[in-house]
Amino acid sequence: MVRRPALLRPTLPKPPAVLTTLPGRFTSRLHDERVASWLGIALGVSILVSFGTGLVSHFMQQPAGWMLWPSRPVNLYRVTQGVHVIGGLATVPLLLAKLWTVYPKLWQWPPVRSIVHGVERALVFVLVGAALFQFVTGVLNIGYWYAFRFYFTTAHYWTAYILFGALLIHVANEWSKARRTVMTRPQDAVGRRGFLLTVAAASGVVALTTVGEAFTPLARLAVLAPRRPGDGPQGVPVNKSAAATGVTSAARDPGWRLTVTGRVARPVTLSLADLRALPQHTARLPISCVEGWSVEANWRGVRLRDVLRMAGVAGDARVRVESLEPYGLYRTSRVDAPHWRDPLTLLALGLNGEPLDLDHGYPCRLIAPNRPGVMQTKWVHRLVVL
Ligand SMILES: Nc1nc2c(c(=O)[nH]1)N[C@H]1C(S)=C(S)[C@@H](COP(=O)(O)O)O[C@H]1N2
Ligand SMILES: [Mo]
Repeated sequence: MVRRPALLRPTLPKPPAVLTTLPGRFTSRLHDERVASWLGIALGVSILVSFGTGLVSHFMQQPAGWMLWPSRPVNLYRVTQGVHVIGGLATVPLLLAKLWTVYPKLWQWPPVRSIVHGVERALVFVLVGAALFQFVTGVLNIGYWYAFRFYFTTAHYWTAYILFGALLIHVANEWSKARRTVMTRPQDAVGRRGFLLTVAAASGVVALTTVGEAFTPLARLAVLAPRRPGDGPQGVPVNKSAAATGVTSAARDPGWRLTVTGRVARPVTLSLADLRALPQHTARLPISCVEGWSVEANWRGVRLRDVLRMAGVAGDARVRVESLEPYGLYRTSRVDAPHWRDPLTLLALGLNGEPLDLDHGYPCRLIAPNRPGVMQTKWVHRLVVL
């Protein structure tokens, strides 16, 4: 063996022994560009869908001042949020498979070959970190496990932009390589097809066992869903009960009154008997929770617009609906003109043929089309015209 002069030896430090032996341990040939490319394409599409539907849902729940959402189609929010949550869950197997496929790259040596390569690698860490953060917080949130200290909505919302940005850069970097890979015929058969089909099947199973939380005909399959149609009083699930919010005695008080105040021509005060004496209407509308579950129900009560017109409210007014609930993020909600003028928007007194259950908002709750569940305020006692 010829010994090379010291000067010509590579100047790089020798990698730690564990790294030189590791690549030999990644024996599966599925750690492979083709598998990574196909999984990457599927992930890219599903993350974009999650991002788009998430933005729609976010701005329906927290509209900027200038935003006016339409009240139709009735099920728009139900669909966007259902796709967001159920699609997001079905994406988890894709993400795990992709990470498994590419993780040998974590041990590449040298770790950084150039500045550009270093920046690219750092961005991959941002991408993976943001994706994991979104999936973990999303799953914990719909599982009612508030293990994190930060406010979920804000963190999930801002991280979405980081994820989206990192994804765009990653796609730009990998585009031509992935394109070349999936366009050429594979030379060898290493079981890629079987692996990808297994991952797709895992996604499908996750989707099938949760979609029933929003799509009632499949409710019986929804074994993974935290809420199912049919659970709960009057066949509708309950997130926050009257006892949990401390409204029980105020809601049962015969002295309860609904008042309309603020910028009104004449203030209005109505007892429950007064409300029952007004024209009653029926609407079949869903409760569509941000957590992905949704249930259609038959609501009966007074049109919100009838009550607001009794008070002489201007046609473009903005209304705040207030609950008896003393504290809590969801004790009030904003109702803009497209929603309060919609004949389907009710101050509901009844649900599925019975008087409203205490846990569904007795004596009176808001129910409106195309609106997040958190804004369907329960135990209403005041309408403030802004
Ligand atoms: N006052 C009040 N109204 C509320 C809530 C609440 O916590 N307080 N929760 C909301 C949420 S998150 C949902 S999904 C719906 C659920 O309505 P339900 O319990 O009748 O199914 O009520 C909404 N109305
Ligand atoms: Mo909700």
